[in-house]
Amino acid sequence: MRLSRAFLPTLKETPAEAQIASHRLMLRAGMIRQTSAGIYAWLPAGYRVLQKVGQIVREEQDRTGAQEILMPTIQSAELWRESGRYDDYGKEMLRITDRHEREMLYGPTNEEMVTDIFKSYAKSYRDLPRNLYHIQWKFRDEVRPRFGVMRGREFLMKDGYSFDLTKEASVHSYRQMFVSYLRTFARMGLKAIPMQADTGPIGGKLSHEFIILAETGESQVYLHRDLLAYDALAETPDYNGDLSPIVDFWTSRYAATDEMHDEAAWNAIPAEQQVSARGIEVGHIFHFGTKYSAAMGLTVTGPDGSTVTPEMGSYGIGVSRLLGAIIEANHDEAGIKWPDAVAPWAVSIINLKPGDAATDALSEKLYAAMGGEALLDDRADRAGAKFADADLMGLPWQAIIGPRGAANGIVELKRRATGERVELSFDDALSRIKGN
Ligand code: 5CA
Repeated sequence: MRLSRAFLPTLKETPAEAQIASHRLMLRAGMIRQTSAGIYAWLPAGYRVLQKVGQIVREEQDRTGAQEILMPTIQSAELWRESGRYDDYGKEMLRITDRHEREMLYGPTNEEMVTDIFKSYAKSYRDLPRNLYHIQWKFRDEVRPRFGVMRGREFLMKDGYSFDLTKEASVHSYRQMFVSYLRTFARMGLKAIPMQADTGPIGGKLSHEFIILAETGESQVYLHRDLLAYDALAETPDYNGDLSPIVDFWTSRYAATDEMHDEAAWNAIPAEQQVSARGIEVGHIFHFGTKYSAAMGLTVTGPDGSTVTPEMGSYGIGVSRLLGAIIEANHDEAGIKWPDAVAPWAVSIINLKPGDAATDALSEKLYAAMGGEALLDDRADRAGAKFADADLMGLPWQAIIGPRGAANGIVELKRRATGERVELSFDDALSRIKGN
């Protein structure tokens, strides 16, 4: 994308309404625009990151054998009466009446709908196990939407649902998601810690929240220091094999949110191993057994001919919230520091002297070689303003090209995360950017 033609409305001043860094930076970097309280339009830079985050989520879900579908945002109230949640859900649910006076709602989650869809097709034990997920907009009429995309009213969620024949098989499905979430967040450069959680309106007994540590997080959390040292990408798990070694590592060490905190267990940990911090919930998984299948009449025929009510779980990731969380974990005074895997573009090419033939030629050559993964600052602006915008946008690399270097085919590369600078030939610069 050429900055001279891009729709990248960056702001010089700090928006007054934004209380935390990620919200300020998303507005200043021209990623989002609020259209109503807690509802945002995604502008090109923001939308590119949203898609990259969604794609990582998708790849890691698919790796487990889960299958992607897409269910509607608008649901019928009837389905929610079947499960008994229509009245329970209260004011957070946006209720709509259509022209035929039929009661509808904008989905805050999809347990009922997916159970109803699955029920129409699943007849026998051979139709299990299955895990279906989608990445779809949700609406929850939060009392206090705040912190930008972190607590919105309309937000993008990955929600997945598992169906199994037995309790034991459904615990395996839960573990598959547990392990895949560790990898999903690690690929985004985040260290997400699973913590035993309250199940709230989704229900069930077994539940973990995945929390990343950040000063501006909404939850107070307590954990064992060992958990911070774990590298989720060090091994590739066999999702059909025994996942208990990984799950046991996490569940055998203390990690809890305020709501589940146990002072006695906490005090048993040596003080130097205790970490108490603030955290952001980026994912939440639930095992709730037959709560929805039983309420909605989902049954299959078992291997012995008996009627079996499948065991279920549901698995959420806050896809749009993740953008805020990633920025909270990766920024400085000057702007965002995108991890490579989710950056809207890989490199800001800063042409220091548009109009100078050698500078233009080298800038254009790099721009073409990056095939859509570069932002080319071809504006006739002061160098200082260009550097400030590049730091604000926070692409992992800045390729600074001026007349002196360009005359010798030299590109100055700056790594945004560390500030490290190096002068390289064109080819070396290109391979550094492409391979990190
Ligand atoms: N049905 C279950 C799992 S699919 C469910 O809805 N779980 S949830 O309520 O915990 O939401 C899943 C994830 O969505 C949360 O972990 C959080 O990351 C994200 N989320 C929830 N509410 C909001 C919100 N108001 N704004 C942005 N993200 C949200």
